Amino acid sequence: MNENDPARRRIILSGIQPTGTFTLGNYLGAVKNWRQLQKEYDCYYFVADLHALTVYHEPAMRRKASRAAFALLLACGLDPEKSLVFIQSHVSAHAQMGWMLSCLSPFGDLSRMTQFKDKSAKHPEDINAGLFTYPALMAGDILLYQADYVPVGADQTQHLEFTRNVAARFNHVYGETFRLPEGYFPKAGARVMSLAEPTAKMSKSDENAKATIFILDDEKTILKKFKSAVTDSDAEVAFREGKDGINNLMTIYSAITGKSCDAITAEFAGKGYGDFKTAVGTVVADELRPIRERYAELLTDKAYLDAEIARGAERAAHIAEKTLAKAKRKMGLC
Ligand code: AQP
Repeated sequence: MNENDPARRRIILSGIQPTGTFTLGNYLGAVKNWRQLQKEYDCYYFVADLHALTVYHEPAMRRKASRAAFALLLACGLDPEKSLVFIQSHVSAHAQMGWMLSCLSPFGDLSRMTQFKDKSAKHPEDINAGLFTYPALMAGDILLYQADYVPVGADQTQHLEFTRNVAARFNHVYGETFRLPEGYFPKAGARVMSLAEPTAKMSKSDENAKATIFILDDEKTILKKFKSAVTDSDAEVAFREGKDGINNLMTIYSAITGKSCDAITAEFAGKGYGDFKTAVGTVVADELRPIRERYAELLTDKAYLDAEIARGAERAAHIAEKTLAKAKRKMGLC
């Protein structure tokens, strides 16, 4: 089929690191949208365990976390009959392509990546080469599947730019091989901030237990965390500069209910922050309950989960190997 034929189903690819239980931020900012995209696109979603290697984790925990992340993706509604869901390290083409592309990645470009700067500041005791070259691995993740689109948040445009540059460089030096991916900017996608420090993003690895809603938190825990969320002292539910805590709670409430900020302000006019926090906590708990229940079911069905992990890897390898073989031929490797 012609590359530009509108009937060709476009390919979307994205990944998530198994660095802990997914947060409400991962869910509202990424995975919930991934679920919607399954209707329209050929979707490839993966657990980015090779990327998670850049920070030390105990091996047994790492294995468990990758499996848990895979189960969580299914529990969040990714359907392995519709999408290709897999664990990155189970497809050896990723590591090979990552190395090949790192040889086309300028040192200067890698040094400018903000994630490298952030993570090396966060882990000064372990600034490893993987942390530095991860954009080449990420470029390989995307290019192996000839993705048309990559869903990107504001913090990830730099990665996409890097991928496009390295793909264009490869195509120029070795001949047309890779499709250049474009950013996919979801209509509904929320950037969720920490409940304890609402100017920082909500993160899986935040050490402050009150800062993060995990998607497996039960209702009581969720309500308690929202109750202690940092707000301000002017007691008005309105989206404005300087009201980071309330803005964050409104963003969350809006992402789940679909209500606009004006509608939310009207709904809570004359009510205190306590009522608003309870309302946000309740809609979040209602949204996450079926995910938690499905996840528990999946974990009890070991045979099904093992089979889906193996099937995902096999299907992904089939596609990735083809692109890898093409790139190797072009580079004169075989
Ligand atoms: N707070 C957030 N709001 C909206 N989207 C978010 N994402 C992460 N946090 C938020 C999106 O989730 C996807 C997967 O992220 P990731 O696991 O690859 O890495 P991350 O962005 O580094 O996530 P964390 O939770 O902050 O992990 P740690 O603590 O290990 O560094 C991405 O699409 C991301 O934008």
